[in-house]
Amino acid sequence: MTWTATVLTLYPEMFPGPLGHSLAGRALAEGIWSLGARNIRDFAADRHRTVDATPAGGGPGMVLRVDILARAIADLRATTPASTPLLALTPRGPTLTQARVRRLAAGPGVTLICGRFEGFDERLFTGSLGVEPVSIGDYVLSGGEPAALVLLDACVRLLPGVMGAIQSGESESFESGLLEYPHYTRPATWDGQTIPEVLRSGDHAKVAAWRQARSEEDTRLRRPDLWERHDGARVQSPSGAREEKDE
Ligand code: 6GU
Repeated sequence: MTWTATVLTLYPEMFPGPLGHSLAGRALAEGIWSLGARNIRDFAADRHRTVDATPAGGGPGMVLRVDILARAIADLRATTPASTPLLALTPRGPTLTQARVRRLAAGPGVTLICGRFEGFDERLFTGSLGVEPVSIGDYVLSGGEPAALVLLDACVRLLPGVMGAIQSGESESFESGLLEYPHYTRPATWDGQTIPEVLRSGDHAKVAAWRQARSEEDTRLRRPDLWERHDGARVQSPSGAREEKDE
């Protein structure tokens, strides 16, 4: 079955954009996934095709109208499975994780709503539409479209047949809850720096042990937040009281 992404946006021409190239582009051409971008403006009711309005209570910017988005969502429901998650990209949502990406990639696809302006009417999330907010990180974009492209890239690369021979699913960053180990390739010495000797030893067990140690060390130093949640932290943890891992 084709994994189906539908994007509601004011800029449908931004899609597939980078996802039309490389790995995702090949998979798109092969029919492993499909992408439809619908213009939110097509669901406006007036002749100026207005989609936004001033924020209640005043303040800067404009807010996307929930009634117009509801019409767009109703229109899509006719062509997408009822089980398709409906997500709106906003920095007010919980941050996307690899665990969430894995669950999305395992489903029928995703419907993404991209906002511009100040954001969405909160009733998009609190009403009966079943829209969930999602962010891609703690910084602010001018619109949800680049975030939608990020989310889709993360999902598509996990679809069966997309990665092909590249079997990096197990070892790569976040799949284990740790950062991936560092990589090296030729030349053996460059800029006065030589590749760690163990990687040139041919001893696969030693290489594996070195990589595991570097994964743990780099995670501890660079991402103490990840390290805190990882199993490896348990023995070092003085309190033993840790939050449950995602999955
Ligand atoms: Cl999902 N949207 C926007 N506009 N900004 C963001 C974001 C999303 N995630 C982080 N910053």
